[in-house]
Amino acid sequence: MSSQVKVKRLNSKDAGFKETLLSSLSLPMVDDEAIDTVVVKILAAVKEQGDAAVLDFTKQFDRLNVSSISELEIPRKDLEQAYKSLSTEQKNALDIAAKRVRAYHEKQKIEAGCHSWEYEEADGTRLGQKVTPLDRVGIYVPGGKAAYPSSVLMNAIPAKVAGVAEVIMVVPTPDGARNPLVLAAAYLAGVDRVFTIGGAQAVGALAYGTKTIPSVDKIVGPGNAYVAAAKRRVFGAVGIDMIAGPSEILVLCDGFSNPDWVAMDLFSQAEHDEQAQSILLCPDPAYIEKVQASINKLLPEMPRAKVIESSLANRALLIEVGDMAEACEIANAIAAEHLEICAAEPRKWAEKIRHAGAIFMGNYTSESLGDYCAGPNHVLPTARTARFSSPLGVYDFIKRSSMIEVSEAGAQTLGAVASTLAHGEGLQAHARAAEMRLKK
Ligand code: HSO
Ligand code: ZN
Repeated sequence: MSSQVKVKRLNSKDAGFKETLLSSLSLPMVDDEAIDTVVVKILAAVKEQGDAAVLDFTKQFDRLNVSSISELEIPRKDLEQAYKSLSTEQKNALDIAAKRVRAYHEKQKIEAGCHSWEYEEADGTRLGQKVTPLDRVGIYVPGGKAAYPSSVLMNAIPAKVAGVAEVIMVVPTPDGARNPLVLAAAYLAGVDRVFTIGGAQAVGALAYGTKTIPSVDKIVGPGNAYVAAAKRRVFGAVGIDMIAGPSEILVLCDGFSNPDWVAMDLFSQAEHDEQAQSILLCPDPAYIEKVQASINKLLPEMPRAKVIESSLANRALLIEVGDMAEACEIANAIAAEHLEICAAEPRKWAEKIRHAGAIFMGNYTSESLGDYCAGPNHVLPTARTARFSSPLGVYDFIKRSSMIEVSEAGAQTLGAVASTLAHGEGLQAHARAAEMRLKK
């Protein structure tokens, strides 16, 4: 039996549309107390016993039986070897992707406030902000079905562009199976050290440090439920990026695009996993039927048809809207990770969009180009967090220090102000520190 799926249909004119839509966007809360309990134990063991605990868990979960962590480190020359062993076609593709991602993030570093600045007031007081990169960053790379070399580039390159001195990657290799494309990507991105460890134990090792694995200042990168729970738990001791949910694509279409292209774009995120979400917004019901027909036609051809079918059946929506302006309003309420505008005048509609992780404009901009090689980051806010957060970027690997240098003249005016406010708060030492610098 070949795969078929009838995607759920909604109409923005339906009674209770907004409520139905919003409830279809949220995933049921999974009770992960059991996972959390395991993670707490693993983190405590790594914190107390360091390398020995990491070795134990790696033996238990990944069946790697080695006597020291250094045996789990892949030297840079082996990363280079992995790169050299690729086909010319793969090497070229990775090279181009890495180059374009680097160029985009170098531009971002200049444009996005990632540099120091200062200004001087009339009395000579100088104020500013000093920007410094993080010293050391850990990148988690999943080992199983979601082992994406493209994600290695997307996480490591902005860190290196920001000026992070040391990037440490962890990647589980169950039964010792190493992914040459992942290692080649680490080589190209300039990752400094790679350890073949994973799970909560790898997150613990990066957060607390062990004798062999240095502690980092921030941990980025996606992982399974155990990794996500561990990242949540170590947050505070180190920074973390975000807890990414399943991938999402929202296509906003005026009804004049090739329906096969739109169907395949919906598949492209559906094939990530059964919980990924693909949504189409379109004012033309006849066109929506065409997309449904394309889905039925193309699905049986897909090697990952089973995953796509479940994802579409679980979470996809084909929504008929009044017009494109209304589609934009609904898109803002959805705040999707990826928003594709397949329309004759994509920029006109893009202007109305306020909430989306990434906006792909025009019929030639398939979301998949953004996943691999357009240049912008593919680590994006999911689960409506695009309302308040941004793609991973250079700015995630820098921090700012405030810079203050008050002149003698400035100390007279500011001293009087600070003294009054400090007395108001009952803080005498604050007041006197300011007053002592006032000229008699
Ligand atoms: N679409 C995924 C990233 C990815 N796609 C990696 C292919 N490989 C989340 O934005
Ligand atoms: Zn993708």
